[in-house]
Amino acid sequence: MSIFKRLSKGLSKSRDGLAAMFPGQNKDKLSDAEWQDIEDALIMADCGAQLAMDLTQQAKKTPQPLQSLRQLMKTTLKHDTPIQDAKPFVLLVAGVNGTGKTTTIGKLANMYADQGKKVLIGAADTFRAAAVEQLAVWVERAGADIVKQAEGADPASVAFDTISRGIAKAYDVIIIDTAGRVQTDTGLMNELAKVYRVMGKALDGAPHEVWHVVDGGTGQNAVAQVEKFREIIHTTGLIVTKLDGTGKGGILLQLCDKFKLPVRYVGVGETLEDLMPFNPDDYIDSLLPATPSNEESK
Ligand SMILES: Nc1nc2c(ncn2[C@@H]2O[C@H](COP(=O)(O)OP(=O)(O)OP(=O)(O)O)[C@@H](O)[C@H]2O)c(=O)[nH]1
Ligand SMILES: [Mg+2]
Repeated sequence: MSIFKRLSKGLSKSRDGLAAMFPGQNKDKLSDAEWQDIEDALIMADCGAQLAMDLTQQAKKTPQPLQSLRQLMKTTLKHDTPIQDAKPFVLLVAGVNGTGKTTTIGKLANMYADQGKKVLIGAADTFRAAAVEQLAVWVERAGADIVKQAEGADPASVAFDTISRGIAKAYDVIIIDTAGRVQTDTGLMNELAKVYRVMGKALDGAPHEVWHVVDGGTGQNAVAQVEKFREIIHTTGLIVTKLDGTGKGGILLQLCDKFKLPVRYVGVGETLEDLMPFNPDDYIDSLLPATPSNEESK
């Protein structure tokens, strides 16, 4: 199955929910009850009550409301901030437990290696020896290199070492993996703040990007997660994983709307290739039921 199909399949539940609520395609006048159904379907797809209301209220006022709703959703997801360019390019990856950070780092390492870049990964999840081993397997598959220390080592020290080695050995891309942590755990969030700070000491301007990995199936808690992580490590982009599975899809809209952060990539499976650069147009076309005019324009 192509990765785009996987995304489309993953979002099919939300799409079916929305399709059931979308009245006669391309209708230009909808009843209040029909609008209410659309708003409810958006809320059920995890868009959040406020955004669902804002989108429908705005779309309602336009001559082609359903087309306009689609357009408004695309606009919500579009943030044209380019990824910072630097050599070495230093990336910090963080998020709560089990969201797919390590897997995503494997996929990113593979992608960069395929582009002919020299990639170094820092194993700053020093909580469990198994975490380092898991990362090492991904890194090997991707054809990248790893910097690790003993279990229990200071994650900030691993991050510092990785960047120093990366500079000395002329790596193009340096990615730091971190342990999963709940955003309400002050001790662990302080530890992450230190990793971030120390990275800047190892190289002026680092990390160039900070990507927060969110599990697409998390639901509303994702909002609290992004809010807190952003405060601590100045998140520059989101990666939303597991959109091939239970993700309802609307959470991306809510996160982009609330935090004005770009979604950089989406994860749609468990293998090295299952990472897609995020494309708002394709995404909304996968999430919403097709309309005749939309089909024609493809
Ligand atoms: N279906 C699916 N599974 C994924 C995706 N990304 C990651 N996973 C799975 O999610 C689980 C957790 O992935 P990890 O990469 O270990 O997550 P992590 O964030 O590093 O976890 P911690 O380091 O323990 O916080 C694994 O079973 C992965 O295979 C995805 O895009 N789709
Ligand atoms: Mg991990």
